[in-house]
Amino acid sequence: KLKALLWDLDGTLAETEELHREAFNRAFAHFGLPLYWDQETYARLLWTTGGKERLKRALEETPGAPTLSWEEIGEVHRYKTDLYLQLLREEGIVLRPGVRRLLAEAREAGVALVLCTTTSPENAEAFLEGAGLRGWFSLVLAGDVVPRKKPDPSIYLLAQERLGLKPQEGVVVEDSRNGLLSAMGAGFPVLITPSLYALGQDYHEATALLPHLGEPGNPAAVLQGPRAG
Ligand code: XBP
Ligand code: MG
Repeated sequence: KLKALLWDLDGTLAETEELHREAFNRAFAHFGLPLYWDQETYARLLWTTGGKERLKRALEETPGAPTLSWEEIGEVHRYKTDLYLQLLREEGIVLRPGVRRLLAEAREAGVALVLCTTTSPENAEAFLEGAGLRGWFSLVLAGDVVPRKKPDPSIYLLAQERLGLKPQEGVVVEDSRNGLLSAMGAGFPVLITPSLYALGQDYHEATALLPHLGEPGNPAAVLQGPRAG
């Protein structure tokens, strides 16, 4: 019996990565760091999940960039988080097609909703609040709650432990290969709806692959951009 629906946030509930990218770039400018992430660069860097981990990698591979301590990276990242929260408030939240309906149906059917995200806990809470989903999720696991982020399975294993959930009692909804690998590694069946930044990634191990969760044949749903609506 299905007991829980486990959701990723970034790219799955909503197309949030453009706001993250914008916040990162503004933070780099503020701290005078010689970094600017255009969409192509960001698509590549997204293979490293977690903002602090992503920034560390970018600094390491950029010639002439300063070497920052983990604490300094944390400081830049905190500033980025504040900017992201501000942008989230300004831009508003648009859930991806069909997301709200599936959440409501699961809730109605007594299926627990769980959030398993790599992003920081304050971002996750602000997102749920802003989307009118406060109190809908029985468990929110975010950011540094696990030492190793996706594609490592830790976060989904932690969800199983916290909920006393067997892998066959849950379904994970993800948008990227990193998410797929993480959920699969914990033994969950995985439904993939690729996000704009994760189109064309390899999803052959997924239990199901859908362009979106909206009505079948709704092309608008597929074409919706990060800031659409
Ligand atoms: C999302 C991430 C996050 C966000 C930025 O991946 O990797 O790092 O890009 O958020 P997933 P932070 O959707 O697989 O969870 O800067 O707060 O990390
Ligand atoms: Mg994601």
